[in-house]
Amino acid sequence: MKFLTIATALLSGLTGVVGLSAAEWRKQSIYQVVTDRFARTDNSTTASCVTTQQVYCGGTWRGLISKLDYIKGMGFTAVWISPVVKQIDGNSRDGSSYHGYWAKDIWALNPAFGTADDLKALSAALHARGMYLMVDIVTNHMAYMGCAACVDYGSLSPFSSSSYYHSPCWINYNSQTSVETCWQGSDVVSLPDLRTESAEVRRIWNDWISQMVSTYSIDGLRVDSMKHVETSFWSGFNSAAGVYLIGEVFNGDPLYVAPYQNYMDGVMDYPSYYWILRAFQSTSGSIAGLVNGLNTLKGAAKDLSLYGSFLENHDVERFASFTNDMALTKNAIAFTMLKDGIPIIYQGQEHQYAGGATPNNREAVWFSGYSTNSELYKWITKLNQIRSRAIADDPRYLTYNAFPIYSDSRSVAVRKGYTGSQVVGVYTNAGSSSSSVTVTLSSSATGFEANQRLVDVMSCSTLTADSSGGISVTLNGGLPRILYPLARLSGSAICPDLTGNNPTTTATPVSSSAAPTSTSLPGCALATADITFNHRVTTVYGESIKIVGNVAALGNWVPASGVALGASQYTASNPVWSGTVKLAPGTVVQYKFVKISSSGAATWESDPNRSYTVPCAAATVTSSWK
Ligand SMILES: *[C@@H]1O[C@H](CO)[C@@H](O)[C@H](O)[C@H]1NC(C)=O
Ligand SMILES: *[C@@H]1O[C@H](CO)[C@@H](O)[C@H](O)[C@H]1NC(C)=O
Ligand SMILES: [Ca+2]
Repeated sequence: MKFLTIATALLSGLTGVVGLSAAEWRKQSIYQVVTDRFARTDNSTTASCVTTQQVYCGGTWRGLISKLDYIKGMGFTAVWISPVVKQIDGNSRDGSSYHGYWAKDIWALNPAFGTADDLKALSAALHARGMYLMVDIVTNHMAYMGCAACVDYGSLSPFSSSSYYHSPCWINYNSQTSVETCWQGSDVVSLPDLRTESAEVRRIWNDWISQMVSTYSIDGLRVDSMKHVETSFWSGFNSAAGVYLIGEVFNGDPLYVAPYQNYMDGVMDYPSYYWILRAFQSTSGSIAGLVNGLNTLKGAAKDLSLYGSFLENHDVERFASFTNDMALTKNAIAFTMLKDGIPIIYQGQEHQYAGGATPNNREAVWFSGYSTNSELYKWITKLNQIRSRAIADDPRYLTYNAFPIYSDSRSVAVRKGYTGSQVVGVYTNAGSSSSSVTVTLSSSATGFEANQRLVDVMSCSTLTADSSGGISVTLNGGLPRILYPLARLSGSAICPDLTGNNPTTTATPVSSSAAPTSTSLPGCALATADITFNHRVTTVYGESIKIVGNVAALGNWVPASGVALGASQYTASNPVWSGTVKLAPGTVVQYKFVKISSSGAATWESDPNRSYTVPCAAATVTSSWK
């Protein structure tokens, strides 16, 4: 296997493929996009989309490109998109192919999503931001609108005759042979099951994937219906792809799921998904089930760091369809993102979308207006920040197997990371209307030292371990606490008020002249003016630029709350970061640009502060790094 990987890497080098290996995927954080429902080319935030109709709503790759800064702003480093290949046409009782899982021609792209150039532009736009592209693929079946016995095989390409397919039969889920050789779907839309065991079918798929990866510079693949394909299919396919593959093995049993990692780099963590859901979906959820489950999975899994850790996706009910309690939701999201595996957040989680079972869980994200002020947008951003920080402090964070260090009927504490840069999360399903919950953790459990100063990075409050290293953690309003050593946060953008990175907390008090002054402009009818900042500054992959200043719209000098600029106009010869901020006319704003490293560390421009008086009209301000 190792040898094959090296051989593929060499081959890839020759053919110009720049995919991302499994080892490099470990540290990524993935945002899942259902292409048809994320963003439209016309940037509309009102275009109609009724999920129950199950029809195309107009999302495109171009639309996604224009919203990459919204995704990057949450700290994601990779985007997983719907399958890209050409789909069957038409509408049925089970809807249309807007989701992308009903292939008709694997060598053509889905024109509803865009052209080949658009897809290439998407991967280029991601790479320009230091981000990666994961594409969803289906090798198990094709699709036909009509009954299994009536499939017109000639309409499918390149698998255009019945000889490429297993004879129709419906799956008996008690038999693995049936799971692999019978058909998914129904007589409304049947899913002809390919004879993936045949050398010819395998040759076609292997050819296809190596060309897709190189043509579109794909960095990773999410593999649909993995358990429906015989395991011997995957090693050749994985080698041909030459990038990280993560398989969907839709099953909650760790002993069923774990062995699939012998055949693919990673698998979706469905077992933990069920345990996390059952633990936090209500105030009477099962913490014991979660703790037992995690311990079982840890024993069974080959490499948990390559699992995909999720709370929602396009196939399961959204968390908010079980409860709208914000505290329970915050626990569940934090737990998912800080446990072992690559975090995956499904589009719309950041707005607490509440759709139930498919198709209701595929709401159009444009209705959110892509607001970056929602409570969960900010919560997820913070979680990505602390995870990146822990990885930057000690990359072994990724392969350290998290484990529960404490639990009772409503709380659980989990440690991940070696002593010195360990993250200790304390979670509860007590809910937002609960009175406080206190958990006492010993030094031997947490690894914290006597009198060590810790920060709950979610609330930016400090705690100090006692003289034997123990800590007593109080959870208020049902919110989790995520503890990290204070000393390790200096130089980061996390909780700058505590770590001395915020100019407002330096020894010199803020002079009154530095406070915003407003001189309400006579005759100006505008509440705010759109001020565009075009800032010239060279960055490397992973770095980003923010504007931070003395008004709330510029984050009140807190880098984490500043405005992220976008790099869509950035080129090597003209490295411009750009962003538009709504500011009150007449206000004298003081500001600086801040460079944020991939680990979240903030570098400020040098003094003095910049100053600008907001006019009564939209305006553009250009500047260069100083
Ligand atoms: C959509 O937004 C992008 C950037 O945000 C812009 O480049 C593009 O011109 C807009 N498209 C339309 C049709 O307004
Ligand atoms: C810039 O503004 C911050 C916040 O008001 C202040 O602490 C700092 O002293 C200012 N720097 C200069 C050089 O005026
Ligand atoms: Ca099959």
